[in-house]
Amino acid sequence: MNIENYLKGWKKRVDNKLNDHLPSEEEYPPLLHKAMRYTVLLGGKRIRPILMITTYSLLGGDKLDEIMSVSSAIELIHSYSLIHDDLPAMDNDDYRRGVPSSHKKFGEDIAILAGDALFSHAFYIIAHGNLKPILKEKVLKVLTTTIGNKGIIGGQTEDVLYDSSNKTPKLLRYIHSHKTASFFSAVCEIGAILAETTEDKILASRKGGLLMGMTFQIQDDILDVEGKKEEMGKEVRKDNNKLTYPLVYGTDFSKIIAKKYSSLALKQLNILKPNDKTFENLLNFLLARKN
Ligand code: GRG
Repeated sequence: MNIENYLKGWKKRVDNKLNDHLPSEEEYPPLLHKAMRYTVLLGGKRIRPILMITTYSLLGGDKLDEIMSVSSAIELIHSYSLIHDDLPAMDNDDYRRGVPSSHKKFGEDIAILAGDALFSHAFYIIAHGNLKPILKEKVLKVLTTTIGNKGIIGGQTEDVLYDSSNKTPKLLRYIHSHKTASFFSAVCEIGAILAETTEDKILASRKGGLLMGMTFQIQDDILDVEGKKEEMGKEVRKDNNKLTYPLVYGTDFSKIIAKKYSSLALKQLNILKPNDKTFENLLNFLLARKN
């Protein structure tokens, strides 16, 4: 399997659904809808929705029409987190996905509101989708736990509070596992829930997703040190004052740690469909990525 073609193919399907799910720019109030569409549709790898779909499909799920609304919701929540993460009060990034970040294009007021609107629209899409009520409830339980105070927002809080003077491995692990890896864990778990698989496979999806998310965020830290702005679509060397794996362990050892997390992730994810190579290829792609 060629993983780049696999990702390209799914990205196209995810993008089409996102386009359908987002309000059009003609709808009132137009500036809000323009700003919502701008960050979501101008770029992005769609890794999180694709991970959900991959987990679902490998576990035998075949009702793609029903679950694509959840994949859109996941990407809207992710896009919302990027808009807020880029704000001057947080990471203060001028570029995202190769274009000026939302607040640079629309101003802070509209960017904040566009993020807020994407967040609520994600739940609107799930609420109005045609999943069975029991699946809706299970998906919402995982999502709301993941994005809240005990998940992404908890991780982001420690990320903004502590800088590079706090070289504490435990704090670093907390930040990365919460602000980033918890979402990877949730999307894999949601894919497994939607496939209505066994409890042990749901657990393996959750654990594997978390370990994959750690791999992803450590690679992201490494790319801030070694990556190129043109490939990343955002400024690099922005993390100098932040608590990152290269800061605590050095860049070379961070690469070894990322590989270790990747092999631990694969051990879990192989439980889903032994002998299938999709997750192995995805993990290798994440380790080698340049953006
Ligand atoms: C509750 C979801 C939520 C957010 C509020 C702002 C905030 C709290 C959290 C920020 C979390 C964050 C942005 C973590 C960084 C994760 C990361 C490395 C993002 C880049 O992801 P990619 O590479 O980006 O998948 P693309 O553009 O490809 O989608």
